[in-house]
Amino acid sequence: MLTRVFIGLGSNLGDREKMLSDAVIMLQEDGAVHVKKRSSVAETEPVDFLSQPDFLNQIIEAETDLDPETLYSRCREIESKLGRVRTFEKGPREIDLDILLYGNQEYNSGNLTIPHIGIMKRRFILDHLVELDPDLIDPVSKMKYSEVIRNEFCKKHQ
Ligand code: PH2
Ligand code: MG
Ligand code: MG
Repeated sequence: MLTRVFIGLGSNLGDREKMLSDAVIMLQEDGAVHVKKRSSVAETEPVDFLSQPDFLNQIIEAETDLDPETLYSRCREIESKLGRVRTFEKGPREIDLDILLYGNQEYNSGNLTIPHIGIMKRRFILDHLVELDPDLIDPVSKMKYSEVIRNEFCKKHQ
């Protein structure tokens, strides 16, 4: 059975554009992940750990029959093949592949939390999700991501 997944890509070291496009090619290489759509690529200022280069961020929508853990190890494998060296949490990286959504499922294990904890607080993630599907709904809050953006915008301007 195929599940619809959204994977976030980020890079702020090396040839950032190439990192993103190579990662998308590699994700599809073994035929288990079928990329259906890709968002635009946005240059974004670092969040959380601020003193690092700007990122390129993108989200792809895909279908896969891999379970969350297998998809996660596939992502980790691609990160290392593209030369990612893990230094410290939230620090600079050649490439980061995060499973943002796995169907409507909530999934928690020691090393993997889905939906990704950054979704609700990172504007660049919300914007790209809505770009890919304006009607997409958060499996936990049941809110449309487009509404989440609207509410945040209202809070800042009231
Ligand atoms: N990823 C982080 C930390 N900070 N900032 C931006 N702009 N984009 C990211 O992908 C990002 C970040 C840790 O995953
Ligand atoms: Mg990340
Ligand atoms: Mg990550």
